[in-house]
Amino acid sequence: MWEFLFPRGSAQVEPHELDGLDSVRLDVPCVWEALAPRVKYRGQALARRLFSTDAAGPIRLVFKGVSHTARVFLDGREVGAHHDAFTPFSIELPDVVSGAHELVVHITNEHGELSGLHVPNDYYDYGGITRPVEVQFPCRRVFLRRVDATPRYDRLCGAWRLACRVLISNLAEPMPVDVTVAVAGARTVVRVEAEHGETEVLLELLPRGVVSWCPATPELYQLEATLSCDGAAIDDWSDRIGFRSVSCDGERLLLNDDPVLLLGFNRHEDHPTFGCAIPVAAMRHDLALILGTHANAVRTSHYPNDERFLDLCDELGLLVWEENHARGQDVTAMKHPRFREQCATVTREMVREHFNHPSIVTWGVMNECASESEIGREMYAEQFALIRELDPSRPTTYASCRHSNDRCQDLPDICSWNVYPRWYLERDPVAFLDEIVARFGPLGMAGKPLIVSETGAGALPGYRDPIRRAKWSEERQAEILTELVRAYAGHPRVCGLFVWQFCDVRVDESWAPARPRCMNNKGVVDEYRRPKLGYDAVKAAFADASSRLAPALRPRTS
Ligand code: ADA
Repeated sequence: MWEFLFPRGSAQVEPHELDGLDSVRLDVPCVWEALAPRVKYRGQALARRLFSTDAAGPIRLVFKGVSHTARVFLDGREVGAHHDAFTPFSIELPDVVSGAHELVVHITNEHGELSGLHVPNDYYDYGGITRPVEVQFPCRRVFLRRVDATPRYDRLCGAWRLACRVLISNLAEPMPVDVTVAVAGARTVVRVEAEHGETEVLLELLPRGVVSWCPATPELYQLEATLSCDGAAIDDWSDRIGFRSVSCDGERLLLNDDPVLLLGFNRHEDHPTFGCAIPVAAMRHDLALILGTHANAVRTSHYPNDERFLDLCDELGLLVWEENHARGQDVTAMKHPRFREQCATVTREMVREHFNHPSIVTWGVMNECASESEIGREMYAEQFALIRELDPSRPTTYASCRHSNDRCQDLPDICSWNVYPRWYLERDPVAFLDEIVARFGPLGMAGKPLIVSETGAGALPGYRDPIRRAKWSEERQAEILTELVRAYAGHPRVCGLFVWQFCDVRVDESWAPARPRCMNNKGVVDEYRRPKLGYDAVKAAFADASSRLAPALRPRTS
C-alpha cells in the first residue's frame, strides 16, 4: 500500500508540501482512475511509501512503470526522474544510511509540453504507479546490472550457442571481479577489472541438449550469473531465456528456419477495473482467450508492455511484436520539442529491458506516424539504426497507414500495413492489399516479408441486428472479420496478421465523435472480456489458417 496525495484545487503539487492534500491509500500497481473521484483526473499527485534498511550501504530503486512522468525523492532529496509510462527505470544510490526512509514520487499524467508521446489518443493514458516497484539491497557497491543473451544456431556443430553480454555496475573504486555465467549444463568464468561506472563483458556458452523454443515447445532455461570478489559471491542475477532464431528470407519470416504465419491480436493494456495496471491473473485470462482462438501472436500496440505479460508469452509460446511508444503523430506532433529524444529513449529502454524474451520476434516503432514526410523518414531511419545497434538479432518493422504516399518502405526489415477495408473504406480486402503491394514493391517493399499489422471492424457489445446487419452491430463486425481474416491469412504475400483488436478500450474524450461510449469498440471481446460474435468468427478463421501451419507454430494450449 502507498499513500497517494492529490491537490484539492490547483493541479500543481510541490514534492515537499504534503500538508493540505487529499490522502488515500492504494495498492501499487494501480491507476488513480480506479478511485471514483479521480476517474477523469489528469494532473499531478504524490505517492509516498516508508521502508527501512537494516544496515548502511547501497540501494537500488526499480520502478517498472510510472504513468507518465516521475520525479523520485528519497528522504526529501531528488534522486531520479523518468518520462514515459511504459518503460522501467532504476536509481542506484551508493550510500544510504540505515533506518527508516521516506520514498516520495511526484507523478503527472498531464498532456502538453512535458510529453511528445503521451497525447490525447485512441487509448487512455492513466495516472499512477502502474507497474511494480522494487527496493533492492546489493551487498556491495559493485553488482550485476544485467546479462543480454543472444542464441545462435551453429549449423556446423548442430547445436545452439549463446552469446552473452554482461554489464557490471560499479559505484566504487575499480576492483577485480569474477563473472560466472551458466545455462543448461554450460558454465564460463571470466576475471575482469570492474571499472567505476559500467563494465561490459562478452562471453559465449555452448549449452547442452537444449530444445528449440517455438510456440509448440516454449522451453525456457534459467540463465544464472554470479559476481564474485576474492572468492566470495557478492551478487547474482538470473533470467529465463529460450533458444530460437528469427530472420527474414526474402518475403518469408523465419522462426528457427521455418516460415512463419503470425496469427494474432493487437492488445492494449486496458481494463475497466484496473486501467493499464493489469494484475497477472487478468493477463492470464486475456492470454487464455487469445490462445482460445488458435492465435499464435500478439502485438503490444502501441507501447512496451509489462514484463510479466511478456513472461507469460514466453511460457505460453506466443510470438510477440513489441513496439515503442508513439501512435499516429503527424508532422506537427513529431516536431514537438521532446518527441525525438523521448521516442529514442523508449526504444532504448524497451530493447535493453526486454532483450531476453524469446517470445519477442520483432521490434516495431512509431505506429502510423508521418512516414510520408521528410522528418518522418529521418526519424524512422534513426529508430531502426538505434535498434540494429542495440539488437541486431531481431528484425525491425513499423505499421504504416500512409497508403498512397509512404516514403519509408525501404527502411525496416519487415513491411507492415494497417488496413481497414469494409470498415473505413468500402474496398475489397484483397484488391486493396494488392494495390499496396504493387505500389510500394518498387519503393522498397519488394523482397521483404509483409505483415497486416491491423485490420478490423467495430461493434457495440450487445448491439444485435440480425436483419439489417448495420455497422456497429455484432453481426456486421463478425461478418467483416471473417472476410478480412480469411482474405489476409490466405494471401500468398502475407506472413502475419494482427486483428484490431483484442478488447474494447477506453479512449481520450476528444475522440468521442468517432468513438461511441468513448471507447474504441473494435475488440472481439468487450472491455470486461465478454466475447462478441466476432470472437467466434475470428476463431473459426484462425482455426482454418492454423491447420495449414507447421505444428511447431501452433501453441500447445490452443
Ligand atoms: C489505427 C491505429 C489504432 C486505432 C485504429 C482504429 O490503425 O493504429 O491505434 O486507432 O486505427 O481503431 O481506427
